[in-house]
Amino acid sequence: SFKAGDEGSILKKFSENEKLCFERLKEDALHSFVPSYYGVVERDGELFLKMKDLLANFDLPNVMDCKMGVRTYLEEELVRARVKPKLREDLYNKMMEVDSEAPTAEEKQQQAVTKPRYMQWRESLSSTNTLGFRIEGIKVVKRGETCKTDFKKTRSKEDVIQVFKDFVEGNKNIINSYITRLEDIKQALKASEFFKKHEVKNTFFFVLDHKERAEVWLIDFGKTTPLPEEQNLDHYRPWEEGNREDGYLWGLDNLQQTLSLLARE
Ligand code: 4IP
Ligand code: ADP
Ligand code: MN
Repeated sequence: SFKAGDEGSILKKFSENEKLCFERLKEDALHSFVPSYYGVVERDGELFLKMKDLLANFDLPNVMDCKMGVRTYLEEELVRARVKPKLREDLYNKMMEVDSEAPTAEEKQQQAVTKPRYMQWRESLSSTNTLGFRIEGIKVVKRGETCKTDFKKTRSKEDVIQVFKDFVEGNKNIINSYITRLEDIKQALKASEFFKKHEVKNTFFFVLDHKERAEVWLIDFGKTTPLPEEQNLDHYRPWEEGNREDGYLWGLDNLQQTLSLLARE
């Protein structure tokens, strides 16, 4: 769903929701931690959001996506699945690929699952439930080869530490840069009006290169949605349906703790 834009920018397939998020983020405390946004553009009759290519100034970067929060789908998706369940064959197939024992007898019968069911299963298999974040994918460039993207079962703190360690190739300077950057992000989140007023589902984008350049960015606001006028989130409280909490700051605490353990190893 991406295209290269001109010099230093990329184009992401348009979504109205993500556009609104980018517009609101322009004036927000978080704005220096999200890719600069350059507006809506059209290419070959299709709409895109134009934004800064975060990798533009890196030399053969390694990248990692960490999905934040204890809940990785929206409350509205849960409601929708209850009112009008949509059976998804594609999600059933993704489930079977990882664990053919995972679907229930009924699900095997219908060869399909609902989206919340799939997402909850992904959460329990990974560290989302236990740590409030999970590693989604990594791209490491080594001798021109790119490798390893399956972290669906990376669950324990020890496993997460090992993945980070491999990702930075044991470089503690990089881990320390990440720790500093995550603390800056946390302060910005706490100051952010946007963060207070949205159910946030997004990703931390970790970047590094062999010159020890290391950054963390917030990306993918496609499923981040505003709350009703009078409602705020604190992003720590346990989720109960209706409170729309996402455990985002709890997950960030755990991510910081995990990297600190690695730094002290
Ligand atoms: C994907 O599952 C990711 O959770 C996607 O989130 C999500 O898209 C997909 O939902 C879901 O199938 P896997 O990672 O297990 O493949 P992300 O965009 O963060 O990668 P949404 O739209 O929820 O962001 P569907 O409904 O697009 O299939
Ligand atoms: P989707 O919702 O379609 O999955 P994302 O916004 O999560 O799209 O982006 C997909 C991937 O593209 C990310 O995992 C990341 O690796 C890369 N990416 C996203 N935004 C940028 C950016 N601004 N600069 C560089 N790479 C990006
Ligand atoms: Mn997305």
